[in-house]
Amino acid sequence: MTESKLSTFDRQDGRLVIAHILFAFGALLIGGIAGMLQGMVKGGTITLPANIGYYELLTAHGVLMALIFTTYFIVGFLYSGVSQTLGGKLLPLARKLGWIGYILMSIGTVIGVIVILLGKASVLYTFYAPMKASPYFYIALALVVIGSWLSGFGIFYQYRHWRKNNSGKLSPLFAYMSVITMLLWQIATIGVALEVVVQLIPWSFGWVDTINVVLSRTLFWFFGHPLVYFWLLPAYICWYVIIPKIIGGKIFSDSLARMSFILFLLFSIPVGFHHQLMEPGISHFWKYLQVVLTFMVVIPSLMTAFSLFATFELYGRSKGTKGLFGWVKVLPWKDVRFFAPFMGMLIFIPAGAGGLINASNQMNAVVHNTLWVTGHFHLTVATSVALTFFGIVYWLIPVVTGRTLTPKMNRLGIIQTLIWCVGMFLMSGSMHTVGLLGSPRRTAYNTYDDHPDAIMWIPYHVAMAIGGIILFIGVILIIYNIISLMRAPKGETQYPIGEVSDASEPTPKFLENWKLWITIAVILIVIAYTIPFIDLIGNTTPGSPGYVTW
Ligand code: HAS
Ligand code: HEM
Ligand code: CU
Repeated sequence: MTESKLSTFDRQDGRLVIAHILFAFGALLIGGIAGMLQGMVKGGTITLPANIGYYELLTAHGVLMALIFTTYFIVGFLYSGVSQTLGGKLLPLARKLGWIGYILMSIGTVIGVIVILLGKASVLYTFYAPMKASPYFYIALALVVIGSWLSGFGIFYQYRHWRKNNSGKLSPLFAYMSVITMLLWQIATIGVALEVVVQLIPWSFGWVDTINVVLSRTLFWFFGHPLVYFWLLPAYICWYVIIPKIIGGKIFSDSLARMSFILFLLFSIPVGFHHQLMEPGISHFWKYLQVVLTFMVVIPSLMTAFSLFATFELYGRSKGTKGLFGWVKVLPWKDVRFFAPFMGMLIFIPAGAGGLINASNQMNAVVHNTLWVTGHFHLTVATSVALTFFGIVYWLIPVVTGRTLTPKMNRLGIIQTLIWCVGMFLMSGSMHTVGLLGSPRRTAYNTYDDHPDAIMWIPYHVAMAIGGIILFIGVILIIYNIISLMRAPKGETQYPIGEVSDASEPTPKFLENWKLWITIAVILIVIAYTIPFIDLIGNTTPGSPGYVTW
């Protein structure tokens, strides 16, 4: 394949990618409206009309942001890189699976949002039993998951085909990372699929009267924690593979990058108990073991931080900079394709530190179910990941639609990034602080009969509301930027795939030995979960009937 052919993105593949990206940002817009309103309700600045419940909004926000915006963006982004790096074009079957996946996910999303807005499913994005939603809400979620599976199969199919035709060759880094991201997703979703199909759907239809609550929560978090790495890994793909190219540098080490992804595959699933540390029904030993494994899954993030610093420093030295932070001066600060993901990285330092606090058993007792946790994930997923995704669209949309990024849009992109950072500093900063003062998450405005603690929380809640309004301006601006990108001048934009530094050692073959890695992942899951599941299933405590609490 010639160079000029490579730089033109396949038009049919482009349509599949853009369909996913636009759907994702549609979800961000609606989710953003709900987010802003929630912030304003909590700040005591507005009251909702009687027919809209706070939990209805919060469910719409959590589902549209955390499940829909992310999944659509990720599938679109991964398909784009897989098409680009594995042959320059999707195989017909891979593309077909991508489209069928898209249609199933979209039917699921539309049904889900309608059921939520009808007030029949205010069970939040974690849909904990014994709160009971309409069965159609769970069916809608199942459609989204099945759709995403098909998209994953499309990626596996393209990868297998490439390897058959390129035996002995190392697969492209982007494709390798996409396969791990989707493998992680396939294994993780088994937990939530079991919960929805075996427990929630029969119970919400009334075919069975009661539900085993701890078991359902445990199945949820078997999925819920790796879910957060399903969001993170595509951002890491951008940091490892795309950013070096955008700054004009090199990938520090191909093997280190692959190893860190393997560690995510191994350690991100057997750790769900760190969300259940304060729950009865699970013995201390298993919580302890999963906390140890949680600290293991921090290692690949530390490796990533190390590798990014190395990429930046190598680039700086190649430009003649000296000293520990000399490289900071030569980075392309005025290029939004770099600036937005970089702010994501920078914010990931305090965001990750907050995660370590959450995972520490004693400190979890202080922060669990407070707004601190909400602050934690608005830094991780809603800033580090979201800003990276925003940064990607400034080159991805031009690449797949055959257009170019103009200086004006670049400038608007920088402004959008700054607005997001300021809004999030205010919102997440006050969530963290007021969380430490005890203010609970998942609550509407309440002064608890003018209790002094609740009165003390109010100024922070007001700051949160102001941050939320600024963030919503950021949502409007990113939507405006996307519309402008769709109408940008025609031209050719190169897909930015980084090259590995010459100084790096060749990548060992065992990193692509899937049988080995999947086996180890399964063994770790079996060790961490088998006995707890046997205990939970054999538990003789009576199950719970369903409650509609809203
Ligand atoms: Fe978390 C709760 C622990 C990471 C998301 N987390 C949540 C929830 C969400 C979430 C959504 O143990 C709430 C769920 C709910 O609704 O109840 N989290 C962790 C730990 C990590 C972590 C140990 N979380 C994430 C990521 C998320 C995410 C990533 C989304 C994308 N989290 C918890 C725990 C809870 C929790 C408990 C339950 C709390 C409770 O009680 O309910 C770790 O993976 C973090 C590791 C990260 C680092 C940072 C590495 C830094 C890097 C940047 C380098 C920067 C550069 C630039 C190079 C150690 C890679 C530098 C430039 C310069 C100029 C300096
Ligand atoms: C929860 C505001 C963007 C994911 C919340 C809450 C507020 C809020 C105030 C807390 C409600 C409570 O605990 O009572 C906003 C605003 C945003 C924004 C103003 C920007 C306009 C995002 C993004 C994501 C996200 C981009 C993810 C990609 C979540 C999740 C929850 C949440 C998962 C938890 C829902 C729950 O507890 O069930 N948001 N948010 N948010 N937000 Fe956001
Ligand atoms: Cu977790």
